[in-house]
Amino acid sequence: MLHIEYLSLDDATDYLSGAGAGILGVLGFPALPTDCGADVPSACVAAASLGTGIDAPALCEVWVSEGPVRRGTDGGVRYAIAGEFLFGVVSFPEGAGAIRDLAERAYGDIFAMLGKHEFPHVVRFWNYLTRINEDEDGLERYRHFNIGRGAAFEAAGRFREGAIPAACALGTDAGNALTVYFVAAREGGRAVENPRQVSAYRYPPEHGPHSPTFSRAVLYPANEPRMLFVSGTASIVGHITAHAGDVVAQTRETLVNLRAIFAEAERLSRAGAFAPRDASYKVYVRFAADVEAVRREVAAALGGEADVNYLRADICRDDLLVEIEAIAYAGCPPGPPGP
Ligand code: 3EB
Repeated sequence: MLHIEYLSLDDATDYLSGAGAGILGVLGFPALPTDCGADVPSACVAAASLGTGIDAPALCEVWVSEGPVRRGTDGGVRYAIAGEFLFGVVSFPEGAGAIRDLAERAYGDIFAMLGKHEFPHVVRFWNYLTRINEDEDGLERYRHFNIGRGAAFEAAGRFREGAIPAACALGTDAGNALTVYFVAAREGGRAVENPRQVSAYRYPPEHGPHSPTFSRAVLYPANEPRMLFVSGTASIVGHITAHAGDVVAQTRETLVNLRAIFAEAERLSRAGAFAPRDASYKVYVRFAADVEAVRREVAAALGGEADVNYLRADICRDDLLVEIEAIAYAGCPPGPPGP
């Protein structure tokens, strides 16, 4: 089994010193513990933590499995393998190249290394790039990113409907030009789409020359799924942004989309297996000042006790103010943090 712990910087430091062998990876938003453990794949992402009930100054995302873990590096990919899962991270510093090329290199390196190991199926990608909504040579950087990512999927023969990973793509003001991390597995997952939304890989060209390569969620494994990876979800109905300029209405629409994705996942798996209230969330808000308004809507929908973690980041359309991603475990969520 595999799960995520979302921890404050202090709690992550304690957790890692006591956790022993089972750490697959650590992400710091925007800071990492000083010692994540030898060879543990890790990255800093310059998205400020806006608190959760746990205190800022940082949110640490710790990927945990039952050990033993084998770690290595291949191309630009730092990875850790435990049981049926491979967790990996690639990042490029600012100045390493054009964002389109960096995306194609990151995904090319990942697909090449997965070809050599017995973990061919990616279930979930996370993408963080600087200045996602800025122009680069006359095209928005997110749109360039989509071209590079799409080229790598196509070159690897991985654009297969029903088997496209879940994902998110967020923007930061600083830090690495691109950080990509992912979970791959020996078995495949099952892609879930949202009946309220056009599949992202079929968005019309008004959203960019190459549509984004992701599914709305992935159930893992495909048969009798134990985990649900929900992609970044925003206020998009059909393929159109809804409620531009209204963060409360966008949050409500996003929560309706999340419910629709959970309902669709349930239809494709087992009734009651994945409950929104038992999931863990990352909520990205474009403007830090909006976080209280977003928090009220999220608490009204999910209850005040849900595991919800807020970050400041840019969303991949300049009219989107909020995006929410989730991970859910069949049956009960994993236990409380602690070694
Ligand atoms: C959307 O639904 C909002 O490019 O990987 C959400 C999840 C979004 C993933 C991606 C983008 C991505 O189109 C943006």
